[in-house]
Amino acid sequence: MNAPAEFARAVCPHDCPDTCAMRVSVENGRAIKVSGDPDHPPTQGVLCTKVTRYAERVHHPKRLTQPMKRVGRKGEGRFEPISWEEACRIAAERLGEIAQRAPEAILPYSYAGTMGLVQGDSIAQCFFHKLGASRLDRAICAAAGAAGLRYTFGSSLGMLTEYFAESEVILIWGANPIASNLHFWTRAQEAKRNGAKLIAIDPYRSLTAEKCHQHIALKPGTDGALALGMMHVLITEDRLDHDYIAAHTHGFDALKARALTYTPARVAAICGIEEQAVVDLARLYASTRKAAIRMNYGLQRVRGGGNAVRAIACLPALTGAWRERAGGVLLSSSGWAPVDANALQRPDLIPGWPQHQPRIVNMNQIGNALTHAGDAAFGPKVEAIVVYNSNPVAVAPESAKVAAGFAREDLFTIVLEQFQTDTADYADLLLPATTQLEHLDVHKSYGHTHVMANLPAIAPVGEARPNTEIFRCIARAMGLTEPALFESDEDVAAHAFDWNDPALGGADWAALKREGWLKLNIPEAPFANGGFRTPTGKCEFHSEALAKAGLDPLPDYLPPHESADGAPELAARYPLAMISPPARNFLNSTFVNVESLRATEGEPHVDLHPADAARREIADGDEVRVFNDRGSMRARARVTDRARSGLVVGLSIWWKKLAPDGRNANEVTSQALTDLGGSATFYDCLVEVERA
Ligand SMILES: Nc1nc2c(c(=O)[nH]1)N[C@H]1C(S)=C(S)[C@@H](COP(=O)(O)OP(=O)(O)OC[C@H]3O[C@@H](n4cnc5c(=O)[nH]c(N)nc54)[C@H](O)[C@@H]3O)O[C@H]1N2
Ligand SMILES: Nc1nc2c(c(=O)[nH]1)N[C@H]1C(S)=C(S)[C@@H](COP(=O)(O)OP(=O)(O)OC[C@H]3O[C@@H](n4cnc5c(=O)[nH]c(N)nc54)[C@H](O)[C@@H]3O)O[C@H]1N2
Ligand code: SF4
Ligand SMILES: [Mo]
Repeated sequence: MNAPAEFARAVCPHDCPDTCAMRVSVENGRAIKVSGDPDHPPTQGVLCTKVTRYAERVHHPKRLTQPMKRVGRKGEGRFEPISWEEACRIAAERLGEIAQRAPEAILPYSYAGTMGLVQGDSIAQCFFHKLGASRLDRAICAAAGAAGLRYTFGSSLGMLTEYFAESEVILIWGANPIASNLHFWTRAQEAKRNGAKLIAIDPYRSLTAEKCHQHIALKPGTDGALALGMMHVLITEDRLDHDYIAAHTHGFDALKARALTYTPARVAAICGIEEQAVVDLARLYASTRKAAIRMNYGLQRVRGGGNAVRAIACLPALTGAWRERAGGVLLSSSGWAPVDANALQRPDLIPGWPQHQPRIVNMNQIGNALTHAGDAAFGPKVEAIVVYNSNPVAVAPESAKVAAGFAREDLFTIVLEQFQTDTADYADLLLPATTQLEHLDVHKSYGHTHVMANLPAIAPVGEARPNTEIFRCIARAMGLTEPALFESDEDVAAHAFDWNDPALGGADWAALKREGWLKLNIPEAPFANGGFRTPTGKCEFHSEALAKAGLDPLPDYLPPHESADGAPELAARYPLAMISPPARNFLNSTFVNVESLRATEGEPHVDLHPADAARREIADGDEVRVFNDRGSMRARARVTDRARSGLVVGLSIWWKKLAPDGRNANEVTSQALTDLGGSATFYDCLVEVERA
């Protein structure tokens, strides 16, 4: 007899701006269906295709359900089951021994497998802080853009996503919302039906770009120049909101001098577009009252990414677009939520804090870090790495170095995972983690302005445990007694936010749990009357903080590390610029192992412009080799003018072991960092392509 179906409330945990509210149907202890909550305004009852398959992933036959220890060679992926007690004992012995001798030789490595504040950042951070382990700069995705916003607005703040539906022109800039921000696309379509003009700014004719009225296909990494060229037109044609500039901005004269060096002709040459396109874009933008910009992180994965975001973020203050709730710019809304990071992560637990500050390892250079022998500048060689919520062997740049690091026999590796990923294959201890349907969590969003509670819908599958519980278990086995390490998930969730912040309107954890979500109190047009969170309280065209850090206080265009301008000798050998943005049916490397979704993506492919293909005698459907000095990968060529000339596009991120040649796009990407924020430069990557 089937038990009656019931709904449980959950939150999509994935690294996606939409942070959907989900309803989970449970039968006999199994999740049978996950659907979008019709009552949650941002979700509007709709989930993306990937996550409607979430139950398939939760109950997948290959879920990890038992703790295991390695029996084969490193990377071979052969394990035998052990008990939790033994697993925690082994972990405690090894980590304890290293922590006593050289705590910084321990490195935690995590990212956004779950965006939950409890399973993401809490007990684990407290644990590594207590040990005095190396700290991780979690800069693989958004750090350049976040820095660009911080130096301009004071935090990751922007337009409220619902009001894009009322905008009259929307620039979709370095973003592919049909794949990666679906619920924003719904708003943009509403605007389109009301007569709005949509313009995509993207080197690639993405699924989104092909549905916009206009597509400006600039060269990758040149967005900063385009924004400065728009400013040139706004200034020389006096299309400025002088009152807004006087009242709510800082450093206009300096910005003006900088922008006047970016004539449309110069910008057109840098971006590889028509001069008239720069002028027309600026005129349309300035002459529309409700002019909105949806940036996304695609444009900041290049050397000048931080400056590009900063330059674009200045535009609505120049024209006064912020006066309208349907005007302004949105990259991330995450700064609106009053997260209490100190309560969650407890940096004060670091021995000797704040005089002693353990080293910080940038996660984008994990390949270098794991292959470094250690010296005075670097500090001790990394002896142990603990990976959770991430799959670095597939997603981190310059993969050959990453894999070489993980293959070290003398590296002790713990991986907390739901599946046996490319990274899990290298584990000494592989520990089964619960999914979002099995644990408690609390969420903010970087695409909307609700905070949300996720309650467990089903019991853990097999012996899987929440990340928090796994770290509590290791801490207990080490004999640690710090109370912060043993707080329950409920207690952690309850202090995830600063509940006294007016944005939360007097609510508390109990209310959030009961209601499922709360909309933050934020003005509809957040900067109509200024109120930026910078030191001057203004939109900072000129940043004293940047000047103090020895950096350019004004936004500028910086050519990509790897481009004809940035590295002519390299460009002569590797003339094609490769980008590897998200495939619609994967979420980073998550879901690649869900058969139905992988089948939809087919196999790894690269898109190549017909002229570039012809020059290399490559025909549509040929197997090709993409390579540079760092490595190579194979893929099926698609000859198409979706890619502008000079561009190669390989939608990502494939599990290496599920690709025919055991490799993916990160064989060729580089560990170089961005101008601001120390972000990754995945789309700043020169390659050559040849028929395989
Ligand atoms: N389906 C799906 N959704 C996802 C993800 C996924 O993997 N799959 N990943 C999630 C994550 S972690 C993130 S960070 C977001 C990322 O989502 P987005 O921020 O939208 O970023 P990308 O897809 O990296 O890039 C978006 C577009 O930017 C273009 N682009 C690349 N280089 C440049 C450039 O130099 N200038 C400009 N103007 N455009 C450029 C790409 O061609 C792409 O079409 O999506 C999230 N959502
Ligand atoms: N070439 C190329 N590389 C890229 C990008 C690109 O566009 N091109 N995009 C970059 C970007 S934007 C990002 S954000 C990164 C993303 O890189 P990652 O954050 O590593 O994302 P995923 O590949 O989705 O891996 C997350 C893993 O966490 C696991 N997981 C999920 N929930 C839990 C949990 O509760 N507990 C534990 N222990 N594990 C869990 C999932 O099973 C999954 O294997 O990749 C970057 N790499
Ligand atoms: S991945 Fe994004 S669009 Fe899909 S269900 Fe999750 S939050 Fe919603
Ligand atoms: Mo990301």
